[in-house]
Amino acid sequence: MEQPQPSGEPKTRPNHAKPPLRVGMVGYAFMGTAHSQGWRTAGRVFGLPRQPVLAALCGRDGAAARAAADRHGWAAVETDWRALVARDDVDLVDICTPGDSHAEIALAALAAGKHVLCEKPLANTVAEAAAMARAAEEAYGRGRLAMVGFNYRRVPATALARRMVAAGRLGTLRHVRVAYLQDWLTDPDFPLTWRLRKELAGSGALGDLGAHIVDLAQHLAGERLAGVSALTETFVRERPLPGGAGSGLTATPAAGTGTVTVDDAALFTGRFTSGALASFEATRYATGRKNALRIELNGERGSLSFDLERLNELWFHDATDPGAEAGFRRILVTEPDHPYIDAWWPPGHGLGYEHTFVHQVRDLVHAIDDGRRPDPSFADGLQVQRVLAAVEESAGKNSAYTPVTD
Ligand code: SOE
Repeated sequence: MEQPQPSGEPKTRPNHAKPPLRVGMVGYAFMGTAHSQGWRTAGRVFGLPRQPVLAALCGRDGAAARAAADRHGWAAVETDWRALVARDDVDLVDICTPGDSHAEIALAALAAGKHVLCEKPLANTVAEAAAMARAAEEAYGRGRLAMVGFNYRRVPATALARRMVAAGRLGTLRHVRVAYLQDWLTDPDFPLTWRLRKELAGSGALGDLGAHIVDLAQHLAGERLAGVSALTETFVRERPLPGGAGSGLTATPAAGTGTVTVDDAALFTGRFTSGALASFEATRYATGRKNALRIELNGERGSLSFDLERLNELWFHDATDPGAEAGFRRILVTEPDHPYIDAWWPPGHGLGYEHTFVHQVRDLVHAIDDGRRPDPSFADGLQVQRVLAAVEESAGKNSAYTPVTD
């Protein structure tokens, strides 16, 4: 689980002696847009050892894909992902589709000798994720890398939190408290988009938001969950069918209704392998909370606290401070010796959501150049999938404590 820390690594200047990294991306909606931003920007900001090239974009609707390619700077367009994977001018396939196609595309791309970046959650089932992790391990032997896109590891403040935990600033960890709160689904007339259909999304708030917080909690803690006890709920079970194409978290309703087949919210507690206790909440019904990923870690020597809605800040309580002066203090994570920051703006000129995707590209390109396993790997994505499966199993057994299988 140990990560190379971004800050402090030698800075690299663009190396024009090395071949560019030619990228083919499947999908161009919300995540495709965010990833495009990452691919377009990382080389200009960080001076990467290999320069990303936006070679080809793939989407089933040719006209819409062409329009997206023009908007985001992709050179060519394909309408069949198999054709994209077969292209000689693509070195890496970036998968930004709903979860039901992740496994098929990733397995084909790895077999074709491409590197792969796959959006989270890695897959819709443990079996698919396991096949992907196996294929990634084989591909690694052939010099091909596969990474899963848990972008919230790459907020400078969370990367700093990881660095501080690894340096022992919290001491023995006792609690991890995590919530990922959104509210875009509170309207019962919001249509039945792909995110609400199990056959496409695998699960609801659990796979979409829970996957992020399970990964982030384990990453920051530097250890894994041993077992969980869970509740899940679907508050609105019937919704209007969607009309036309939605974008991101918006959609317009059409005539007729359909059944929601995923959870709207998931709550679970967990035990880390060290014995530290954790609580998790993932919901799309937290009225007024737009994208509030909050995590707090309490250790014997101190605590850390972070909220994605204030993502340039990390709060730290040093429990070794004299009692009269002790308290949480705000670290504004915009200093040059903070992770990722030295390539950006002067102190105080903060970053945002999109920068996490730029940092993701930066780290992946370095891993490819170094031939080092990327973090998080498909094996890490599989382990998160196992936690999600344990949550579903526990929820189906009246919250019975359920071990996370290896
Ligand atoms: C929707 O809930 C969503 O876009 C997730 O799918 C993303 O992974 C998250 O970063 C923001 O919210």
